[in-house]
Amino acid sequence: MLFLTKLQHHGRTHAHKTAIDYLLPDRQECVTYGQLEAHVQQTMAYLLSLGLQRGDRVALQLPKCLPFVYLHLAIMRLGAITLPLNPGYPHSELSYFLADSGASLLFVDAVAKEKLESILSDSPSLNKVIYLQTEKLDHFLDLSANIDASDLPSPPTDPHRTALMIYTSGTTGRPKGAQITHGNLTANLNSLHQAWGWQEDDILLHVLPIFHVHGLVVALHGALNAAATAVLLPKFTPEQALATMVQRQCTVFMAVPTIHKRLVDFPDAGQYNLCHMRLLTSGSDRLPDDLFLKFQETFGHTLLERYGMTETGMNLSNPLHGERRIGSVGLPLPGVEARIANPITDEPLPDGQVGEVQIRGQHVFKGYWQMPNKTADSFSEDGWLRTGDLGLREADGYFTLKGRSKDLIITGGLNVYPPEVELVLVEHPSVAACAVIGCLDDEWGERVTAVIVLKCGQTATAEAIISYCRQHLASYKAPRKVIFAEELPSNALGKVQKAQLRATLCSQ
Ligand code: MCA
Repeated sequence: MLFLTKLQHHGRTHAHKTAIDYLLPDRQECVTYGQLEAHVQQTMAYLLSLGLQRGDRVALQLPKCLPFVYLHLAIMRLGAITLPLNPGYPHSELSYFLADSGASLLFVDAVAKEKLESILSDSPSLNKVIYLQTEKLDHFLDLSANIDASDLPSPPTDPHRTALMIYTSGTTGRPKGAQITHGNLTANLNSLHQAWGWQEDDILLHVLPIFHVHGLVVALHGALNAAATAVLLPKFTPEQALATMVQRQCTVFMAVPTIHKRLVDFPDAGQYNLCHMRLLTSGSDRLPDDLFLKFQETFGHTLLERYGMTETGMNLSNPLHGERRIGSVGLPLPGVEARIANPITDEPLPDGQVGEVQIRGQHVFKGYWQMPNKTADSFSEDGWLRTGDLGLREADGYFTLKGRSKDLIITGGLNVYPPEVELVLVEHPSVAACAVIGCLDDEWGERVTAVIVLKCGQTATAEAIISYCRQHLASYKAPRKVIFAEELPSNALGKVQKAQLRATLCSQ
């Protein structure tokens, strides 16, 4: 049974069970599975009244809020495609996503209204921009209140239909829309349900953003799929997260290493008794060994590290029962095939040898939106997804990641592709050449660092360069540090030697 059909079913079988408990600083909004189903139906009727058709893309550039959840589920239920977008994307990035996806509707926070004046004229396929006062839930539900919801279509039954599109960047070219189907979502949810032992009486503390696979699919869909309860915090703070885990007697928590680091560093963290927690996972970035150990020492829980990507959802995971091996991302999840292969020839490599992690299974995405060549390049001839991550498999089947074959920085669990930042930097009038590297950082994993060569006779301060980048890029992509250099080291082919830059400059 596909995920959305199962969720619709929960609306009847678990009508009075809390699905989502949304905790705002001044109030709490509690939604049962029965109410969730009713709100999703109302939202479907509202979307139909706006002319939404199957296959249409609907962009949601909204903060973490209940209207986002209702819209997302309603869009997918109508056979249309949710395009979740980071609310921090500036106008230029947003315009690209709208134009490339050909989205027909954009839902955006009313506070962004002035910034988006020209977005309709910039985006030819966009029919309508809907500004939501996301804090006023009643206002959103009123939009759809007077519509007859009795004759709405059933959830899609075709597993190959795209449900969700999430943009990922790459080493070359502009970001690509990864198309995730209903079948992909369901396969991965079933796999995680089994591997992580999701139960109806689980209470998930949800602190992640919901515009990525981690927060939206793995965490939120995971809880809803199990008819469990998700306690949603609009924003992560260590104090509120720890207090809520205890108050609500949560059982499951999912986060990125930066969040786990902030938890262990929180004063008196060890005073919180988390004995009711049964599963705390870490992903989206490498979990440092010392953090794994400090977490165990502070909270008496062993983090379960897992490995996934936007194009697949989750692939590998340490076991729920059994050894959670430090430094390892564990074993293939049920229904997932994983191998280590030569990144050039795609030949499988023996255990212990480092190569590219390649993945196969029903959870693997159907391709990049309107980019058949990039899609073809991502797969081996026999259908394995080339992840671009390097790793090895030990003789007992555990996988360990060993770096990336692609030029990528991960900061606070978010991916930053240096070429994207470099393309912005070279447009700066004072910049002659630049290289963007990730320097290791205790809190963020890596810190985006720009090495800049100025044009002859030009001057610019680091602050000016950073603020220029923030005008054109989401702020997490903007360099945190700028280093000025006379020249950039390059090899005989003229390629900048980033490893050398990292070795010489990152400790400064
Ligand atoms: C916020 N800032 C960041 C980041 N987040 N800078 C670098 N990297 C970041 N990740 C900056 C803001 O621009 C701002 O800068 C300042 O930090 C404070 O912003 P604020 O929003 O208050 O930050 P925060 O709330 O402290 O956020 C830190 C965070 C957040 C909680 C770690 O980044 C987060 O939730 N990360 C998780 C991301 C995630 O879910 N990734 C999954 C994608 P200024 O003040 O200077 O303007 S990967 C995925 O889905 C795959 C499938 C997988 O395997 O999981």
